[in-house]
Amino acid sequence: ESSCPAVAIIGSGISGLAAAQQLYRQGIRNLRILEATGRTGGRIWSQEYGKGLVEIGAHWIHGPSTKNPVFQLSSQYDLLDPGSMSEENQLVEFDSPLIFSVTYSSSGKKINCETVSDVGKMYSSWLHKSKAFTHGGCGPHNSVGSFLKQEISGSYHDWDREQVDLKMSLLNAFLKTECCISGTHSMDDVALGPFGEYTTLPGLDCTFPRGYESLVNQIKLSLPNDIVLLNKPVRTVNWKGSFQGQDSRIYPVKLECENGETFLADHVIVTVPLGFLKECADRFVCPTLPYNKLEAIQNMGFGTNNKIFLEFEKPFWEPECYVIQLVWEGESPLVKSQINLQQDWIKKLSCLFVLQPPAQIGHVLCGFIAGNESEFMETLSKEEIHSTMTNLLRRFTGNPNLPPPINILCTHWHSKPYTHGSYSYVAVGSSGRDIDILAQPLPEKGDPSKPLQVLFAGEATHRNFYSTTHGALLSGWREAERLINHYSGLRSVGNWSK
Ligand code: 6YU
Repeated sequence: ESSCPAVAIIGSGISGLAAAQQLYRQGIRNLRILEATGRTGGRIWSQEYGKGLVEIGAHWIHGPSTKNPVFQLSSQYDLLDPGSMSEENQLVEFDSPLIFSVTYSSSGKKINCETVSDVGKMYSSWLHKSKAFTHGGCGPHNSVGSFLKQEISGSYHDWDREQVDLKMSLLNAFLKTECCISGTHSMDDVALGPFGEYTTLPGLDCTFPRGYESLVNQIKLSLPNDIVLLNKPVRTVNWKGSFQGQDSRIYPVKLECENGETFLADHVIVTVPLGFLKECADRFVCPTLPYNKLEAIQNMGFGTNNKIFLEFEKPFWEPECYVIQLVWEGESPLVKSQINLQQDWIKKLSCLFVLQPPAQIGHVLCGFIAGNESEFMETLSKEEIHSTMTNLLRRFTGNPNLPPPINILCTHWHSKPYTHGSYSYVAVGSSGRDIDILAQPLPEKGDPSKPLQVLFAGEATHRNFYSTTHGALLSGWREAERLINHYSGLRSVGNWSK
């Protein structure tokens, strides 16, 4: 027993739980997950709302097909609808999810579907082009936003003159939705070169009928109850130490919690979100992280994408409507407008999804809003957001008597101290290499002290699947495997389970 390595995991999101599951399966039983908050799941969080459940965090399985481990696991656990698991669904090549059912303009009119579709096609082709710079061809400071604007500038002279203003305002709405997808304030903040490194898997995005959290709960079921310790925020990760345990063994790692409790370990897997690391990387790890890691943490992007759920007594949309798009007339990607957050924050919200199926959830819309405006929204009261949303929808539908929503729920991802945003992106000034640097374990190779003391997992450490649940899951497996490989080279893994 004494030779069994003690492994601590910080964070009970899907990466932490996946690492624990893998380690446990391989016989590593001296295992603890320390979680800061009172719940497991992290950014996977399903909550009761309306007649059913809504997702506070992760919404879809992006690319549900055989190469997606979240899809694989969820199918094995039988958590998905048959339709989502069908061969047909898995084969859909779904590059750009920007398909809208109805588009309203700020003057209260529906915009002609053909115009929306034409602009959508143009936009998608430029977005596709923006992913082709992974092997060079652009400067290190080029952004996806500047590239798209350059494409727009180069093409609008050919448009029908009367359509220019409308098309520009539509393109601006597409860019706002793109900010939600990338979790950034502006596409000008997203680096162009590495943009194409993010890999899209085939399959039509699907949801979990019993909530995304049903997946987390299944993973948890494979672990003993006492492995996860809730309400245990870790304040400091001490490494390179010689800390004597009650078993008189010497451990290189000591975790200190906010309440003063300490935990000793041979290895710790840090899965805290990049947003948390950005806030306190300099004091969270002691001795402090190597300079290249601190620099990677600083340079990488971590933005905010929030949701606003609105429940209505009766739908004001058509039964087949899936997404409602809102377009502010007069806006253009080529003209930078001055923003007064108090007055204008709501202009950043450009799309609302109709949650499915209404028979189970009720008549619920889910609006997405990213960036500074989204962070500002977190400072407002529910009443204020409710009245702003009511006015917004009355204006766009052109119906001044539209009944207000009967229920509203907003997420607050920026204000959550142990997340501090929604998910990562590759910001201008950084590259995929920073993701790899963040993922490197400590001590670095060549250091003679005990190996693999501090390992790093979490969505922000996956170079191709960052910002997703499958990226997070794979990163947890990766670090578990790193430890297992290390020990299987030293002795038989089986001995530990005794
Ligand atoms: C996906 C989706 N989705 C919407 C929104 C959000 C996210 N994602 P965790 O944070 O889960 O766990 C860490 C734990 O650590 C946590 O519990 C903390 O409390 C704890 N902790 C922190 N500090 C601690 C301390 N000091 N001590 C102890 N514990 C501590 N992903 O696949 N589909 O639809 C969405 C979405 C609003 C917020 C998402 C989605 C992201 C995932 O939720 C996220 O990656 C994982 O859950 C993270 O798991 P984890 O374990 O790493 O951390 C080209 C190109 C473009 C690039 N992007 C395109 C992709 C689009 C991404 N889409 C997302 C969209 C939505 C709507």
